Amino acid sequence: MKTISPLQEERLKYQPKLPDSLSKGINNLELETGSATEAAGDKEQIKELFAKTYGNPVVTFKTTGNSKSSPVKNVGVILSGGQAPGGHNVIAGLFDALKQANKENKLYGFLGGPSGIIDGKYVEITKDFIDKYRNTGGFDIIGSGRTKLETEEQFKKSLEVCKKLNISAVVIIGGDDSNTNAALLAEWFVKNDAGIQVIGCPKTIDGDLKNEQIETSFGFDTATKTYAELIGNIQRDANSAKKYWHFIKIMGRSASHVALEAALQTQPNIVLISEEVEAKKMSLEQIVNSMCDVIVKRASMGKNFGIVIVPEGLIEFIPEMKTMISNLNDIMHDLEADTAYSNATSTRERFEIVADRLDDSNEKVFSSLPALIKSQLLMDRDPHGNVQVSRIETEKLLIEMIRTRLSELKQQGEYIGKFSDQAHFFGYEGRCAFPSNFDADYCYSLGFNAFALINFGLTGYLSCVKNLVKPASEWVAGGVPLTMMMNMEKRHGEMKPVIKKALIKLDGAVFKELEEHRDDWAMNDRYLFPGAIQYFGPSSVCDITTVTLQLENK
Ligand code: FBP
Repeated sequence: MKTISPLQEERLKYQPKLPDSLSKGINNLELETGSATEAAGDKEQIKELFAKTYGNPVVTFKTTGNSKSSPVKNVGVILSGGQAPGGHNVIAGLFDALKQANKENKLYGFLGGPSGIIDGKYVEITKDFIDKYRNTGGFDIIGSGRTKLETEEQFKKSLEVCKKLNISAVVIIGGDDSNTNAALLAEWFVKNDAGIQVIGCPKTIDGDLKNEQIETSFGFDTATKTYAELIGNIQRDANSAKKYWHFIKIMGRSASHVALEAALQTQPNIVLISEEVEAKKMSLEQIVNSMCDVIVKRASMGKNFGIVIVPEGLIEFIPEMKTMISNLNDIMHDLEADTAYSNATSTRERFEIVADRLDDSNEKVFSSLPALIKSQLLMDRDPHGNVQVSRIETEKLLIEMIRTRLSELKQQGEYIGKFSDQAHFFGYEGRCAFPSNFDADYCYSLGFNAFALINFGLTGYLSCVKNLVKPASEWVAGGVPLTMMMNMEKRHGEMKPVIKKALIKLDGAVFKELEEHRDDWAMNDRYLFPGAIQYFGPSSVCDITTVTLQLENK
């Protein structure tokens, strides 16, 4: 019996590429320092909250001929939040750099996400251990979790655990929320003279942890390619059978980067973009009507089939829904403590209690929704207070409303087609795929670079590798202060410092590319079939980056 697949066997042998500036060795680096930085917003408040780590410069690494020796250092690593392809390679890069710097160095992996450092659950990562995970997808090497590291008590416990293991640096691999935690922990360690550095790594398939310094988060490349493969396959099926409208919800908690990228790789008939819906203040009814326009026109051409891409976070961007969900989030905390609500024996009873507590206009919106969606909106929030949009079946809500609207149009003699639907959700399928060559190289470089930042004594930085549309040898490695990406936002009803999420820019090149072509794609089937990610073969197929990265860095 085989214990690993043939592909995994081959991928274990892949040696990820490093930028030239890092490839000469971890002990042959020189640090170049830029000028002082400012927060992305609410500068004074962020400066006050991060008095010890605020304003540090952006740094880059350069190779030097002089080899230095590195003192012994133990490092801890945490995988935080949702899985993203390439996480294992970040740890592999970190491990290799750490051992290259000094063979006595040790790497500890905290188990199950941030809770591992609080509860002292860890494993020592050795060569034999890491070698089994090189170039594989998933976070199963040490597991992940969504515990929010933010209280004094958690920080104190983390310090105790680090002291016990003689750890002098912690690497947190996570998205915007997790790196906000990294910034808080870094500040606390400095304030308390703990002598422990904290470095973040930009992870999330959602692609919304990016800014002028961070070109993309890792995992976005592989996840979007995986979804594009699946969408392409469905397009072939739809175009063969010509009998279904496929509604495909695509993961991405808030921003629509994943849906947009997958659409640019596949050219479906309809793509909804949450940021556009919000900017145009489109109601749910308007969205449904605009989709029905396409369905009706295609039916008049004899095409009773098509592909619709729906971004996972759409519901929170529809103005009336956004207001209602925000009202719902505010009352959820009280509801959990309310015995009438927790003892309610039927969902109908719960809906009534909720409707009673909501403001009038929000009550109307809530009550107009199908029971399925109402129940999903009432599910537990994530530890950051967010609605778990991956559990809300927006694609089914749209289908139901479209069916109703089409039957009205049929009665009015304005629709002559037949509407048969299929609903899909592509999310978890893409988060643990074998990392593409791009993600394998990028992640390895991010991890290697994270240790370089540690070796130079930096803290409160995000590992940063830029110039990503160029071959890996030309990538530029360095670090960006976490405070530079922060502003104040409302969370759980309170203003908190957070890393600013990057939403789709409606005047940016990526959205404009969609805008230019979508009317054509709606009527004339211009489907593209990207096929599976290729790991071996011509570079024109194996090493291409996302359309988003290419257009944003033209
Ligand atoms: P991160 O931001 O932590 O990377 O997670 C993103 C994500 O994959 C979203 O796209 C999705 O909405 C969410 O995680 C799902 O969370 P969970 O894994 O807890 O179901």
